Amino acid sequence: MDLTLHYHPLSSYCHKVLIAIDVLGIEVKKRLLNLGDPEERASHLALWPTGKMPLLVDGHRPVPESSIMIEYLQRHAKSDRTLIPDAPDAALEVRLWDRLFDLHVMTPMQALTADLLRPEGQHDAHGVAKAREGLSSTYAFIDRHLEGRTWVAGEAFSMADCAAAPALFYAVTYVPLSPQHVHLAAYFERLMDHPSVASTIDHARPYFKFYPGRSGLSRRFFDPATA
Ligand SMILES: N[C@@H](CCC(=O)N[C@@H](CS)C(=O)NCC(=O)O)C(=O)O
Repeated sequence: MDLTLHYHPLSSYCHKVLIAIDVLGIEVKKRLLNLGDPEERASHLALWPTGKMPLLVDGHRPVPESSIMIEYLQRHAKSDRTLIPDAPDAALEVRLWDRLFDLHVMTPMQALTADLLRPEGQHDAHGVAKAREGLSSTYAFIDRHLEGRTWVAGEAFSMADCAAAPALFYAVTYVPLSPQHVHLAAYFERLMDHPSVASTIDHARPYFKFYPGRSGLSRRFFDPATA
């Protein structure tokens, strides 16, 4: 395999795949993408027409979509670690929670980032309120699910936790966890302490000053000495 991950250190979906790569211990070259550069954007669009990142390329074969990339790596790269269990029902549970984090935490979180990037006078107050409400009700739902659990799907750290870590990391900068969500708050800390999550955040640290929602980001993520 000749794997290259096209990524940006601030991108939440890139974090999801970087965490998975680290857990699986797979050798992957990394290519930092600057989609603000028209030439880079054009060549990225030629590789994958949605223009989204991350994009995994195996030789000349583009492997898009973060969850598909993780499944691809799980199937084709040699690793003694697993992020998607073999047992069909357990695998479905992992895929379900992966979807829930992507659709119900990543999506509203991205909408809130996108709103910060809109020009003055073109903000979407309705969309922002909806995204914030969506995050609050999803937090409550996940909190209930997490009671008595260490990881979100099954006994082991899985693809669903790879999705959860960056989704929650950025979402709480907009809608902080409320004190009654004790299970979610404890899970958040377990995720942040996981070595593959911690090292992914560590690599992103120099870029956090460019994150549009940085005013909500805890000091400890800028400077670990304040933790
Ligand atoms: N469903 C995609 C979502 C990827 C995505 O939304 N990536 C964002 C960065 S986190 C992106 O490419 N944004 C740049 C753009 O939309 O131009 C996946 O799972 O990989």
